[in-house]
Amino acid sequence: MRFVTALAMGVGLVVGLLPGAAHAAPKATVATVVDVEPLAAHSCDPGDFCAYEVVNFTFSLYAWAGNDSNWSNNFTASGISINNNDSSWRNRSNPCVGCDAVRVFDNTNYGAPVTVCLTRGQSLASWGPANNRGSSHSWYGGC
Ligand SMILES: [Ca+2]
Ligand SMILES: [Ca+2]
Repeated sequence: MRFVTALAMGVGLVVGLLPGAAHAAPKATVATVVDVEPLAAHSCDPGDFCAYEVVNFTFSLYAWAGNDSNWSNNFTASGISINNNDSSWRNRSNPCVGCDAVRVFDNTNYGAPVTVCLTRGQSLASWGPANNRGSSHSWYGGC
């Protein structure tokens, strides 16, 4: 009985040390579009499009409310440019007719190809073909 109690406490402790784990937990390492809120500790403000340096919305992010034709001058809290360094993405746009889906481009000045596109509310924890390729982004009416 004592062992069982200790085990139960241990489980509780582990869960307590991982806030957000109960409601984030991406289940796959490949292209997984999820509509749940990822880790609150790495929040992306409402209205913004956010690109993260690491998969699963971990480590530093860069957030934009509008378009950006060149990511080279956008540095995250860790001090590096997000240009060609994006590994997970969130679209927290407010409802906007014709402008709440975001497309990320491989090249600056919205130059093709599109590496990833997210409609409003979508998050992408990882996506190999788009990994570390984003160089600009803009808002559209759909993907
Ligand atoms: Ca820029
Ligand atoms: Ca690129």
